[in-house]
Amino acid sequence: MSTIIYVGLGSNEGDREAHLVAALTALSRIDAVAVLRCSSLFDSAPVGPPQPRYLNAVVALDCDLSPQRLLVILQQIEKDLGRRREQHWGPRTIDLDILFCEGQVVADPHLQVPHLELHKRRFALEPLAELSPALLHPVLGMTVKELLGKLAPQDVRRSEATAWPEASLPSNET
Ligand code: A4P
Ligand code: MG
Repeated sequence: MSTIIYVGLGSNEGDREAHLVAALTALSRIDAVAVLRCSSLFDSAPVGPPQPRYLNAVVALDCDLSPQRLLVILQQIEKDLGRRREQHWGPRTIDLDILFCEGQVVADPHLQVPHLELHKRRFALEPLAELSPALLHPVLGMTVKELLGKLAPQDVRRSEATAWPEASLPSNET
């Protein structure tokens, strides 16, 4: 049975958009995964230690894999795209996080879904809300749109795409 899984993408090193596009291409090549939709790109101030600004996006996947298996594949894609793990929350060519698995809570030592920081992060909620504003956080009992409404302002701006396949999304979806 397939699940809709939302993956957050972030890059703040080198050609950020090219890294996001390369990750998307790698995701679309996984046999058990179909890329359903892509959010817009968002340029965001870094959360964590001082470092360059990020480019963030979220994609919705129709996934025939368990979240644990998907995480292994995401980590391989990060490695293939030159990700070095030197500093927690530090600069990276690509970061792929599992934000949400529709209807599921995962509390493994190496994987927590929904992502534990998701509800604090405008750079993740803003693109996620473009795709699925009514998605219900199974632990906090609030929709993505409601979580976004509770967040303090953070510097997150929509960014023009050149190579990223921006979806034409209804702007007032509820
Ligand atoms: N892990 C647990 N749950 C998950 C999940 N849902 N998805 C574990 C992915 N991984 C998950 O991650 C460390 C470990 O988290 C993994 O081994 C996995 O087992 P990592 O990617 O190796 O290291 P990291 O990314 O430095 O740490 P972490 O905690 O994942 O950081 P985040 O949450 O990814 O945050 N500011 C802006 N503006 N935009 C960003 O994209 N990203 C970060 C990184 C910080 N500041 C940012 C952004
Ligand atoms: Mg990460």
